[in-house]
Amino acid sequence: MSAVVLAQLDAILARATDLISKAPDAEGVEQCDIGLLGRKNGELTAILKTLSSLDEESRKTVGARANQVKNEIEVMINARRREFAALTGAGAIDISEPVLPRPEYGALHPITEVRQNLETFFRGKGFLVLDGPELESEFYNFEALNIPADHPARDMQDTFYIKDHPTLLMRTHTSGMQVRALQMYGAPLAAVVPGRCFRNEATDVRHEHTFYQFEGFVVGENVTLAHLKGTLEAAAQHLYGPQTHVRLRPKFYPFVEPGMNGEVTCVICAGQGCKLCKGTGWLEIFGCGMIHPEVLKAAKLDPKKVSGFAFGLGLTRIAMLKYGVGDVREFNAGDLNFLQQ
Ligand code: FA5
Repeated sequence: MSAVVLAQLDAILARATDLISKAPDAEGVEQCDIGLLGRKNGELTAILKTLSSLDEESRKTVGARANQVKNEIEVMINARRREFAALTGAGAIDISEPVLPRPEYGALHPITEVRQNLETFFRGKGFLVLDGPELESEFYNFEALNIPADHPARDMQDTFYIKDHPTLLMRTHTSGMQVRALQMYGAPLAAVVPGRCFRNEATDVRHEHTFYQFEGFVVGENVTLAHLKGTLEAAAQHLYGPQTHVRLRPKFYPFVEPGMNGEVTCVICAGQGCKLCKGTGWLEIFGCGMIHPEVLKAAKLDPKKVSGFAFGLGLTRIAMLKYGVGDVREFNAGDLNFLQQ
């Protein structure tokens, strides 16, 4: 007897699940409730009423299962009630309302991302992160860096001058902060200086009048070129991965001796040679060298006691390589199509 009733309970639960899930509206859900659980004629209620005719053992088994089925049906009915209430009750969603435009979220500029990434790396190595003035004096931008007024190297970095202030200019590089920082903090010192620079030159895909550099320098006793190479190799591997190498080749900068051009393994072809690296396998991303004794003297340090290395990364160039940007002018153009990528 009890096996028959248990089978009936299973059948009711299966039918209830089907009916409740297919109820087309709130009214349909209420009909399910009455048809299944209604006090007078509910299907499940009818079975519950027969329990008293069973022997005690069967009553226990069937009673427990019947209650379980009743609970499951109630849960399903209440869930569907809530669904329909959400569509029609207070606070319901008005599906006829026009869709609001998607909110526009801002994002960090690619150059800011690269700058923060490098700042974190160098801070972790014990470097100070310093800021310097974009409107710089001729002294710090040129003279203190061993570029006197009549030196031809001034031609390499023409800039924008300030009317009626002949000694002020828009800085052409972040190197001016070498002397400023050494005057302020003395040696030993390890610092990086990210910042915006300006040059009066014709723009093309690789040159802008306004761009970003990331200067770094370490000054102390027995600082050598090996420290310079090790530091830059670690930074390059942080940026482009552990397979990256750094190559240093001689280049003249008046404020370092020796001066070097720094290249990293091409990020596209991994050194095999491609269009981006013009078949060389190397990409030029920074200038560097051992700080010139005249620069240390301008910072009131004794070049016989301390030495130092310095480097200037083209931050804009690094961002171009990282994000595959073909034209440097995109960064400042304010074109949302570019910035939202
Ligand atoms: C300098 O500016 C030196 N101050 C770098 C330096 C620092 C050398 C410390 C030695 C020691 P250079 O003019 O080569 O060097 O510029 C450095 C980097 O800035 C370049 O490799 C390039 O990536 C970037 N750069 C220079 N001019 C522009 C420009 N017009 N537009 C975009 N990036 C530029």
